[in-house]
Amino acid sequence: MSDTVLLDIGQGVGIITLNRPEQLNACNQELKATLLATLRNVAADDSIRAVVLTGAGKAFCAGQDLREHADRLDAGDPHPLRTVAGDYNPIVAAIVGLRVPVIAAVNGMAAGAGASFAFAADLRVAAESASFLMAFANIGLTLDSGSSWLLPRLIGHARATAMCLLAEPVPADQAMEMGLANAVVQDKRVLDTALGLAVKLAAGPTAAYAAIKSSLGYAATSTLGQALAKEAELQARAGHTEDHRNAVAAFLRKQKPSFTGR
Ligand code: T3D
Repeated sequence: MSDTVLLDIGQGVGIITLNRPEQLNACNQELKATLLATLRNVAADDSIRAVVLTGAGKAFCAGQDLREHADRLDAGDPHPLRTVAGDYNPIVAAIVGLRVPVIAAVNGMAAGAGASFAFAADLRVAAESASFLMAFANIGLTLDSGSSWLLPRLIGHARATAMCLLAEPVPADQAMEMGLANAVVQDKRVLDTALGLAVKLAAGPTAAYAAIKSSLGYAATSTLGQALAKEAELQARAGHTEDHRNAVAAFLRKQKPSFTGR
C-alpha cells in the first residue's frame, strides 16, 4: 500500500498518520484512497480498540491538494468537485462510523477537509501551535466533508458560522475555549498525550463505547422519544456483555474492573 498514510498497531491502538509532510499532508488522490482503505482495515480489525489520527511533520492536514485540484480545473474536467462525494464523504463516514473511540492528535494546522477529519473524531488533542481553518471560502468553495453537520454540533451554530464565513485560523487556545479541542498540550507532547488517552480507552469496555457513540449519533437526529427507545435497546444489549457483568462484580468486591471489550 502507498506510504501516504501509515498505520501502526500496538497496545490495542491503531495510529493512522497522514504522511505527505512536505505538502502539509494535503490530500491527493493517492492519500484519499489509502486513507479510506486504511480506515476500512482498521474497522475490520478487532484487535484495534482505539484509534489515533494524526499528521506527519508540522501540520495535521491542509485539506484537498490544491495543485491536483488546479490540474483538474485546467484540464477542463466537467466534474472537478466529484472527489467530495467520491472520496471525502466515504472517508468522513468511515471515521465517524468506527465503533471504537477515535482521537485526533492535531499536531499543527487542520484546514478544509483536514479540519473536518479532526471534527469527525470523538476527541481532539491539540498541540499549542495547532489551528483550525475553515479554508473553503478562501478559495470560493462551500462546506464539505461533513463540516456543516459536525462543526455546529461541536461549537454551536453562531461560532460555526463565524468560523466558516471569516475563514481565519482558530488557534488551539481559542479552540479549547470553544470546546473544539478537548486538551491543548505542548507540541512535543501531542502524540504521546493522544496515545495515552487511546491506550486507556483501548483497555476499556469497547462494546459499551460503541453503544455510547451509536446512542449519541442517533440522538443527534431524533426526537426524545426515539432517543429513549434507542437507549433502552442499546442498554439491554450492554447488559448482556461480559464487561458489564464483570465490572459490577468488581465494584461489589471493591476492585478495579478489567475489561475485555466483549
Ligand atoms: O477538489 C476540491 O477542492 C474539493 C475538496 C475540498 C476540500 C478542501 O479541503 S478545500 C480546502 C483546501 N485547503 C486549503 O484551502 C488550505 C490551503 N493552504 C493554506 O491556506 C495554507 O497553506 C495553510 C494555512 C494550511 C498553512 O499556511 P502556512 O503559511 O503554514 O504554509 P504554506 O507556506 O502556505 O504551505 C507550505 C507548503 O504546503 C507550500 O508548498 P511550497 O510552496 O513550500 O512548495 C504550500 O503550497 C503547500 N500546501 C499547503 N496547503 C496545500 C498545499 N499544497 C497543496 N494543497 C494544499 N491544500
